[in-house]
Amino acid sequence: MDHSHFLSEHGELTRRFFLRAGAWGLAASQLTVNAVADESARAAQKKHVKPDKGGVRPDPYFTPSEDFRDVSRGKPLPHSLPDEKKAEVGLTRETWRLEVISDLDNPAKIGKPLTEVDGTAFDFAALLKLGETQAVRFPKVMTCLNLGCPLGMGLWEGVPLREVIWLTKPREDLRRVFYYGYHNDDPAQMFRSSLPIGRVLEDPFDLPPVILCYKLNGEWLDSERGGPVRVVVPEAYGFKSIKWLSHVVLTNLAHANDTYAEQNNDVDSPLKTFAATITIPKEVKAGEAITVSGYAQVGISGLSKVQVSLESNATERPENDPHFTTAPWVDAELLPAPLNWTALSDGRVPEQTHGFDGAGVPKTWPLRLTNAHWAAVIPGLPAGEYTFRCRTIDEHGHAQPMPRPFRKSGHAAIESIGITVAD
Ligand SMILES: Nc1nc2c(c(=O)[nH]1)N[C@H]1C(S)=C(S)[C@@H](COP(=O)(O)O)O[C@H]1N2
Ligand SMILES: [Mo]
Repeated sequence: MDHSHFLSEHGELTRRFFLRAGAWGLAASQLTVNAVADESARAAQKKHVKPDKGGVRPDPYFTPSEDFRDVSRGKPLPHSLPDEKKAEVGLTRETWRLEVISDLDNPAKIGKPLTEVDGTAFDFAALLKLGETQAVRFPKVMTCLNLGCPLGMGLWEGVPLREVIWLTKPREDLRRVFYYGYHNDDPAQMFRSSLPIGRVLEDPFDLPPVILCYKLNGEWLDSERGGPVRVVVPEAYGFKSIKWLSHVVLTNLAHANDTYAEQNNDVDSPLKTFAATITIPKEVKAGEAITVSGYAQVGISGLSKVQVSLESNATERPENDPHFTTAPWVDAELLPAPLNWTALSDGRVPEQTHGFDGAGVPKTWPLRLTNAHWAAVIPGLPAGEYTFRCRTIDEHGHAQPMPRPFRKSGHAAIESIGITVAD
């Protein structure tokens, strides 16, 4: 498997930028992959490693399914079960069954539960049938609230979850949806998540719907990624996107019961906007311009700018400025969309993909809920030790890590990297 696409795409985009900026010669001589990114790129050669926070995925814009990182739980991991066992427990397209039932403890009034015993459980053929008229596709970075580095970026395809909920003919007392997947029939292993019913029935702003996902990058969702069917919640961190989905429970309970709530996580937090560095020289000569580049995650609040600053370590940082608002920030350049969407069949974004026009061209750039590339040329400086930082400004003018700086709501810390300007 070729792991070099993301970096080579990044390299091509930044090369064009530095050429235009008249700094290509410099960039070529300075090109040093950020230590964090570099480690992460090397680590990605081995499978199933925990990504370093703030690192970068060495993938193309869309990550091939087999190159995603897997942070799911389970002993054994559901995707590692032998094929016969998978067939037996409903983890194949032929045997998958989804039960959609009312919560016994806090019942929602529904007309027609979909259950195994009644022979009314929802199956894969019925899902595809709905998909003929209701299928939606959208790009989204899958990322864990507790890590910084993305697990992979996908073009996710499926049927809105609400279509299946409507089949149960809900009437009233329905306030939340719980859902969980197959975890070895062991209640202690259950990994569950939940959403307010309103988010499932209606899509706020211009977000895509919450889906029952069965395809990733145009291929059947594989077992490691949660196939045959997982939930994908466009604006949420990974823990809302339950894999190996087996049960949807309609409840009148008013609050979340997510497994992730147990570890002090902010379970209602949508994706944040932040920037990370990919290339930066460790050392440059005095007076020589400095070329840097990286990627930015575009969260729910959008992305208007990436900014960089290089500050002498001799500078006394003012008190009461934990978010470096007084650093000498200058704008970096957001780089354009890729020309070729490798990892998708024939390198094209299919028609009717959220955020793209009929020709497969993004309607706006960068796209919300995905990662974009950036680069900058910083004018030369006198000799000394410096700290490089990068941050984002969202569409409302908030500089990272605001407006939601809390770690358990997702990574948004401002990255700091030391750099030497030599005599
Ligand atoms: N059934 C199930 N779904 C799950 C998990 C799990 O352990 N079991 N882990 C969640 C978490 S914490 C994350 S970050 C994402 C990771 O998705 P990925 O494996 O496709 O990268 O899956 C989520 N869905
Ligand atoms: Mo996660």
